[in-house]
Amino acid sequence: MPDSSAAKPTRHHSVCPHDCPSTCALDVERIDSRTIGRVYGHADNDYTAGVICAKVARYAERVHHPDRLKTPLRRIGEKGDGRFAPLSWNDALDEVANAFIRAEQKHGSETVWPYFYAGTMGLVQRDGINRLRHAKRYAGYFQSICVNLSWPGYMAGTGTLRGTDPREMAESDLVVIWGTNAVATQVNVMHHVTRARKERGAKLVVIDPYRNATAETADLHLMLRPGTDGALACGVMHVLFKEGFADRAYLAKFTDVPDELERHLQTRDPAWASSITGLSADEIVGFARLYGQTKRSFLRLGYGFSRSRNGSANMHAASCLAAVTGAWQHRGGGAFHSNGAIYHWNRTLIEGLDIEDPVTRLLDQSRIGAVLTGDKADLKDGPPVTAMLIQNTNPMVVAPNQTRVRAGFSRDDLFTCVHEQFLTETAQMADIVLPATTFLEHDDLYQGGGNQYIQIGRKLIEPVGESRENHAVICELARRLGVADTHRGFKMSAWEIVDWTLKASGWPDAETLAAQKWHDCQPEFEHAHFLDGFKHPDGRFRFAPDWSKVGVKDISTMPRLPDHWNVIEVATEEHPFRLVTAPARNFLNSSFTETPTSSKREARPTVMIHPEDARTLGVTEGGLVRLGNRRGSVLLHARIFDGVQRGVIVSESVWPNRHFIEGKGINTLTGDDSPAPNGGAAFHDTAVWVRGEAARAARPLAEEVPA
Ligand SMILES: Nc1nc2c(c(=O)[nH]1)N[C@H]1C(S)=C(S)[C@@H](COP(=O)(O)OP(=O)(O)OC[C@H]3O[C@@H](n4cnc5c(=O)[nH]c(N)nc54)[C@H](O)[C@@H]3O)O[C@H]1N2
Ligand SMILES: Nc1nc2c(c(=O)[nH]1)N[C@H]1C(S)=C(S)[C@@H](COP(=O)(O)OP(=O)(O)OC[C@H]3O[C@@H](n4cnc5c(=O)[nH]c(N)nc54)[C@H](O)[C@@H]3O)O[C@H]1N2
Ligand code: SF4
Ligand SMILES: [Mo]
Repeated sequence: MPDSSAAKPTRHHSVCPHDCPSTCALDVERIDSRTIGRVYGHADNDYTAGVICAKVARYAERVHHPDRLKTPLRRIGEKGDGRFAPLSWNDALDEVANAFIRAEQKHGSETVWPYFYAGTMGLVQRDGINRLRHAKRYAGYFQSICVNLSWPGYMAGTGTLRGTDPREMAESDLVVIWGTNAVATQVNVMHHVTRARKERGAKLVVIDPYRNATAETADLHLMLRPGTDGALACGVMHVLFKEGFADRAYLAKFTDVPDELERHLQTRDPAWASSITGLSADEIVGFARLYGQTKRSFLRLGYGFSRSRNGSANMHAASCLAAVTGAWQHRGGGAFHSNGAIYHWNRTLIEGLDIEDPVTRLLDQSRIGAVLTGDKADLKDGPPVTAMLIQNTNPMVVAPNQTRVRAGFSRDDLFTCVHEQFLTETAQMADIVLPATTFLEHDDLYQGGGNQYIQIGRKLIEPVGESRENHAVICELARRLGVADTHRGFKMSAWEIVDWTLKASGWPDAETLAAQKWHDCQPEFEHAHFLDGFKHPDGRFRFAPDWSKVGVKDISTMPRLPDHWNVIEVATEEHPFRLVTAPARNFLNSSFTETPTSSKREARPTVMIHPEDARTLGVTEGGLVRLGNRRGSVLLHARIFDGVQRGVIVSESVWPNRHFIEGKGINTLTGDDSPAPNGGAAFHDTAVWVRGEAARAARPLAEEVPA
């Protein structure tokens, strides 16, 4: 806590490291060399524009949280019971290295599975673990949990992962926020939308299964059933063709099979789309006319609507609208999902790509339950996983099909090392826990997903306790495992790697970038709007994509043209409700569930149920309900809410399991069945039954739940 003798606080540029498309430029108040104060959005950055979310503004709560891990820990209790004793870094790292060597001697190197995700989005601290993997030929990693449904869907049409400059939203006359709860998940979008509304009288349309905070602000909210966006897109395109809103010259020049698409859509009219989406035909026609009449129409395509088994097809279908009207030709028009493709990084040094062994088996992140419980196909007929190094992720909470994940982590013959900032539920399953720095305590390099900036975040304060950065842990393990000499990356500092990577990728060097704070990588208008061609050999947008180019799964049942691909977990008599597990505003995945203001604001795990459904079920506001399917059941509190269609329920996540009445979290219900074309997790596509459990006592609020 603040040192009272300290000088006046100083302000420093940094970057939000969390897994959020906004990647905000920050202005951090430093009170002394160990303490930060308030965090602000950087006012000079034209995407951040001085706005950040409340949870990061209060970041001091997280950095200086009394529960931050401060020393390495060795498990002394049963897996998961939370009993640990401190030990020295040397002893801890020796134990980890020895366990990995023993596992390798018994089963071969591919028995060790480094497992990580995007707790930090810093390129060095997040992806450096791959260098150790490659040096040791440990099991490979198929990252799939977040973007594998959405990216292929977007790239299927455009051929690449970029689009209209996100700042052009402010110059648009119609912004369509499609399947992203921007107010909660990437607040900066709303800043640019608000400008368009104020300065140009632009309209905002939100397409989402529930009346979330973003939908509350919209001129038009299309509250469809989850997993039916492909049907909506088809119904809208039907009207666009029929009523003369299709730009035929653009279609002839820039798209693949417009005539075939038009014929195909003839049977997919608003009445057909209405029967699938639950929207009225009038709503669909009204939206189609608004979209068709507006040249500067901006599709802001989110991740949320891709988290269904047909999510890639739905993302592609939605992206087709801009090609039908030729909205791409106009400023403030077109579509945007992510800027992943504009940065052309050279990742050789960070990830050790020059020592990669391409034959090492790839194990699927989202199938962690199946992998750890010994599914032969998931293990690629190879040895069991008997040792893991986990950084930046909390699979015991965030991964689908939790019952199996828990069974896997509970295995006695599995050695787990978790490098973490907090004793998460994953860390509680570890044999060795290592304390990790936060972004304010180490150097790294960041790219905007929802904007176009690269930025450097420098170490601003001393590490809390004995915590160490990910890079240092990887280098120390490499040394103990005898591979430190196999790659120069193990001998360099994070800062040196940042500098080399920037230069090798054609960007300003580290000192220059740090001095200028951010670098704008936005491609010019012609290129961003694909007026120089889409990224396919013939330069044409694909209404009929080659799905085999964007995924590794069996694509034989995927539709040739935009459609309602009915592979979702449909409601049945046995499972009459469709569950969406949308993100909570005050959490970021499982992060911030530990900070007092965030958990207080979210209060407790709840499920939103339509009043009519609640009445039929005999459920009342605040009463207990059990949700279940063949994967398991969870018990939580009801919120009666008319901002959903009947038969749709929404539970905002991702709460730690222990906050649920029986200690089983929402991902007990979600499936891990790896959809086409490229796997991933269909978090918002779950059929469940719902039962009122009025007789049971209600659960206290979050701040009363013991840690
Ligand atoms: N506050 C907060 N911010 C976050 C996160 C968080 O957990 N909390 N997570 C971060 C991460 S990792 C990511 S990837 C991004 C994701 O951010 P988004 O792109 O916003 O995606 P989701 O958060 O999955 O879901 C957003 C919305 O999709 C809706 N949705 C679900 N199913 C459907 C559907 O079938 N059709 C349509 N049209 N909409 C649907 C949900 O109801 C929800 O309102 O957000 C990041 N930002
Ligand atoms: N039901 C449901 N489940 C979901 C989702 C959903 O919408 N619904 N969303 C899914 C999505 S989109 C995603 S991306 C995943 C994300 O799931 P996770 O990757 O697990 O998400 P986070 O909570 O962002 O980060 C995990 C951990 O990283 C740690 N961490 C942060 N920085 C560092 C660091 O520098 N070093 C180390 N060693 N650790 C660090 C944090 O303390 C945190 O505990 O969750 C998925 N799960
Ligand atoms: S909006 Fe997203 S990027 Fe910006 S501060 Fe909040 S979590 Fe970080
Ligand atoms: Mo994500």
